[in-house]
Amino acid sequence: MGYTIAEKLISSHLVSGEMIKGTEIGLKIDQTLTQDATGTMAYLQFEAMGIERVKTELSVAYIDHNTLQNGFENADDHRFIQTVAKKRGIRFSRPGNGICHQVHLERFGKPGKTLLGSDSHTPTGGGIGMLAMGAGGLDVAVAMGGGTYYITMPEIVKVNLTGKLNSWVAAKDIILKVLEILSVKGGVGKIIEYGGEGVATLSVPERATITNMGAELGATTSVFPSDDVTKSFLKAQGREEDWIELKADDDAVYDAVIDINLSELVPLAAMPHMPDNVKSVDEIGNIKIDQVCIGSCTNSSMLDMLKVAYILKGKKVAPNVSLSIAPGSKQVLTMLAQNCALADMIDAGARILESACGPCIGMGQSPNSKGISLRTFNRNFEGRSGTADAGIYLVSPEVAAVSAVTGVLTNPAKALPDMPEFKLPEHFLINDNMVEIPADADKAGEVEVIYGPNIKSVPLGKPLTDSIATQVMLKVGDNITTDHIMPAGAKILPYRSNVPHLSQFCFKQCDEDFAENCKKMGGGIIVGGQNYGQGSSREHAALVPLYLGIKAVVAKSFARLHKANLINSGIIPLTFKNVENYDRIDKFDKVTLKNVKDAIENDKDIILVNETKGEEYELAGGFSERQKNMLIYGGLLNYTGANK
Ligand code: MIC
Ligand code: SF4
Repeated sequence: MGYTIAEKLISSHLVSGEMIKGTEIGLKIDQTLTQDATGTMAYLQFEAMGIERVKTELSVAYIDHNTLQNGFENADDHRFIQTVAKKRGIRFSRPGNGICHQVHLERFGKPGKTLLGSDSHTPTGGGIGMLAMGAGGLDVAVAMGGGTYYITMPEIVKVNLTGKLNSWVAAKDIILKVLEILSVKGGVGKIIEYGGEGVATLSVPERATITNMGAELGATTSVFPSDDVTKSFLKAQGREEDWIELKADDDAVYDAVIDINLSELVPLAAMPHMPDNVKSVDEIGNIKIDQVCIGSCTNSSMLDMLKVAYILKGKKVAPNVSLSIAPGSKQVLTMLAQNCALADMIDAGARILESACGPCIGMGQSPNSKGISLRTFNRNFEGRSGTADAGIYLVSPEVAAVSAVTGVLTNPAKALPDMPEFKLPEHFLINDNMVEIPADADKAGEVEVIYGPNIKSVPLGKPLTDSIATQVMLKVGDNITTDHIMPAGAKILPYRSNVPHLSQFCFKQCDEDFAENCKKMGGGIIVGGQNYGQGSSREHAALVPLYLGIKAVVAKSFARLHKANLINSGIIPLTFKNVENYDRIDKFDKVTLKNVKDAIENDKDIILVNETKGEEYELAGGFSERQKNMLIYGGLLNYTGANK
């Protein structure tokens, strides 16, 4: 039996386990990336491990999230990351160089390699045939130290693309279609592999838009073949030697196949407040809009920007609209400046932002009250924009730019003649002067790591006790995101290295008093619905509840990344064996996890006694030996410390 692309990538990096679906496998990691909002914590953890130099083929530290420096905190964190990078053998991509995923694709990603990033959109690298996965900062720190990365062997789903996109229909519409089909939890435990004759019609940036937003499916990752299109892209980036061919064997077997005929797609939009709440632009109609934001790691490539500039040329942004554009990298921005496309954008009234995440993570450009904002981004979770009652629609750059001019949500296919075909440049402008090379190993001792006053220590879990008698501190519904658990945005992000300060914002959107109650009552457990913890890789969504005394989360199901982060920090993720028991348990119920240590150690059923209701519920853990150890020792750091 032949292999899928995913299986080829996994088998060539397999260091433990077997490729049996649902079992734990360990992978060798070739490259890592971090960004600054998760990076400070990741490097604090790396420093705590006492490893002199990274052991990967390549590790890059990007600064792209916390670039709004409205206080000393972010700049201090940048300095900390810069000095650690220099000392430990990590390349440092300076602020202004661009968004991690965009820059990594342009300058560092290699087909056939594994990439682990402390950001959930790391699967962008799947656009050039990498096995690229998001993880918590601690997992990335371990990988930098040469440690194995563990996942559950996923199912492999093929998305079979046929036909060709019509004018004004974009890669964004393909991934929105997949989201409509699979939903935000449809990718959990799966790798989404793209194939079929339609693949050859898509450029690398288009493929990367699709793999990037595979994160919103909850998928382990997404991957495209590495073919002639990939080769031309790498050649244009001056990196032809990095290319290898990668394709599925003819007799590869998939767990499921989804067929999408590109010729039948129309412009789509994800409506507030979930990326899978998809309708066609025509169905939604010409709603009046207040804001348009173009950029983010999903849609900020040269190709996207050239199309946007073409649409804006000679036009004016509608009076009711604020349009912001953030080209994804210094390479894109410089090339736009050189070929005058930037002038077309500015002339039309666009507000040009630096090459960074910006509005995507609520770092500025929050919409007006009840504002309707069209964004080319990947997440439209409630409140993420910084305006609690704003309505965010996720659309392609084409729909965004045309609508910015008309002032209403517009289907360009109806409003304008066909768009000319845009080709990627044969040669990108190559200038890596904003990537700092680390000190040589023999000079590393001279580099001093600089810690700012906002950098506080990492909270540590406690070894597991025999039973846990406590209470329910919070009960939430389905699809709770990490933005609910640990919000981001301009006011909060600067404190990513200060867990005590962050803790006051934990779950604020769901329960104003959660943090206060935890402090008063000493913490407890959280009860959640389906897909608990979807979204970001931020381990703060585990570390902050840990700091507040949360010992376990009992949910109907979990998102992959968050579950791993909970275990890494020593919080026990448990699922209801009978999901109807979710309805029987309430906030502030007194509960006991009876003999939980013995149950976890010996794979017994875990019993939650609801003392308030006089009932018992069976829970499932399903932990691997490695995960059991982490829970028993109180997290990965304690476990590695104890076993040094
Ligand atoms: C996001 O898009 O939510 C982020 C900010 O990039 C996060 C990482 C973080 O919280 O720092 C992600 O997607 O992992
Ligand atoms: Fe940055 Fe937004 Fe991409 Fe996250 S999703 S990495 S915040 S651009």
